[in-house]
Amino acid sequence: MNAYVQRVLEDLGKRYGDQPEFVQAATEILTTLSPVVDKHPEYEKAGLLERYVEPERIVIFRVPWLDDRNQVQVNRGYRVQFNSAIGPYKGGLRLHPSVNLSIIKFLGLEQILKNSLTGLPIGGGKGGSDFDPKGRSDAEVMRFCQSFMTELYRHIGKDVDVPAGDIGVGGREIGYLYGQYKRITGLYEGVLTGKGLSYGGSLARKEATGYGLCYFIQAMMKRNGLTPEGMTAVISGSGNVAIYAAEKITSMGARVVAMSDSNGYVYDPAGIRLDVVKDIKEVHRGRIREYAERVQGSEYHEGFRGIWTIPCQIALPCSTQNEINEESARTLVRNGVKVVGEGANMPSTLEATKVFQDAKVLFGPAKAANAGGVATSALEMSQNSLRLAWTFQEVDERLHTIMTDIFDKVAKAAEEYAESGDYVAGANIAGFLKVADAMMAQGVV
Ligand code: NDP
Ligand code: 2IT
Repeated sequence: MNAYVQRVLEDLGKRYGDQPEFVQAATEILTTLSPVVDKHPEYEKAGLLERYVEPERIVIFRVPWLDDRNQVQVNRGYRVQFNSAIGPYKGGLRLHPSVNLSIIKFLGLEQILKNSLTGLPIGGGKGGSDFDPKGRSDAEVMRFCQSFMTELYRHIGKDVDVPAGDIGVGGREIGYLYGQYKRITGLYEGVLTGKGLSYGGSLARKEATGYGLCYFIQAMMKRNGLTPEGMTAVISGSGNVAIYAAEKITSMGARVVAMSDSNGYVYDPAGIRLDVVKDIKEVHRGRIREYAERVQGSEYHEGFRGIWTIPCQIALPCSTQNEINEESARTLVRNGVKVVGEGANMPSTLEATKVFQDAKVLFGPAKAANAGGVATSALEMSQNSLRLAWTFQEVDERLHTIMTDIFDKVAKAAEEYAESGDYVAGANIAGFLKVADAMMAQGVV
């Protein structure tokens, strides 16, 4: 490993031992950047890596709100404005009880390179709160979102920082956040993406992460002489990314046989009926176990990790970080997996990734494979600036082109700097080079 990379990583490990997800993401990225740093000794003189791993700004704030029994609840809000070298900060908001600074920082660090890979002018940021929307009424979610925005509004803006959805944040939450931003500032501007179609949202944004994931793996498979046609797929999660990944991979001829939520998974050998999943999840905000009660021939199993014991050729982890550990990866490989496409952010542990790479599984890393969501968010920003709305087909075609371009960039960087087919290194390197170039040009800031 390059000595400068090693020094920065050791220092990070010492300073942020209490931020394991952040150190994990930084380790994966910096390790693969070694050959780039070898070629660019000027990076060390400019302190480039030390600046890259340190957020430009972190805002942490109190989010007080009243629940339906008029009890005061207090959550913690975060916005990490990580890197604005190539554009305004851009990245989602996550609402989940597990949210802490380590998780928001790992997501922000990934987002910098992901956003760079899209080829669009967006910097990296991420935010969220440890608020748990599960079991909360619409009114409670609204009061939480209004309180969250009452602090956040002063830090964001259409040319400053543009948040969006992530786990626990979909159309409902974006609507409440947008309403409060507009009320406080008086500005009708594209300060959030993932908006509803009636107030500035883009067609195909809802579908974009899942569809984009499938466009990416389709390009990766094509390069390696494969197609999804006739293959069996397993998709973890049953949220926004999972549902639209399932829809697209099915239209490409694969059969999805299992999906999950945080409690467990359903297995349906006849092929998951997506109309049922959408009704349970999008209409009723229910649990995936209800699928087995409604569809004959399907089974429900407690525990979300068990989904990786179902044999498949295509595995699409679309729920959360570190959902595939080394043991799950070994099971998948033993059962003949050929393609892994990461819809979630950092769903594979470092050990699991190594298992896939050693077994020569085609591995599409998150920051490349799931970049379709944020890319389409950037298209939403463009439409807002133009005061125009493109058709579904127009946005979907742009998304398709962006995802195949990302694959080409990633494959080329892998060949040039690492090993052909090492798309993990390829994604990190291709994403980093643009950010590094902009940071070098802008001086020590
Ligand atoms: P949703 O909230 O719509 O869905 C999340 C899904 O993952 C649900 O099925 C949820 O189950 C499950 N899940 C969440 N947390 C855990 C956990 N700790 N353990 C097990 N299962 C869990 O979120 P999205 O679909 O938007 O996001 C899914 C992943 O994709 C995340 O990693 C996100 O960062 C990433 N991503 C999202 C993008 C987007 O545009 N939305 C873009 C790029 C990446 P349950 O309902 O039980 O909580
Ligand atoms: O992880 C991600 O890329 C997202 N949650 C989407 C971010 C965005 O700004 O659309």
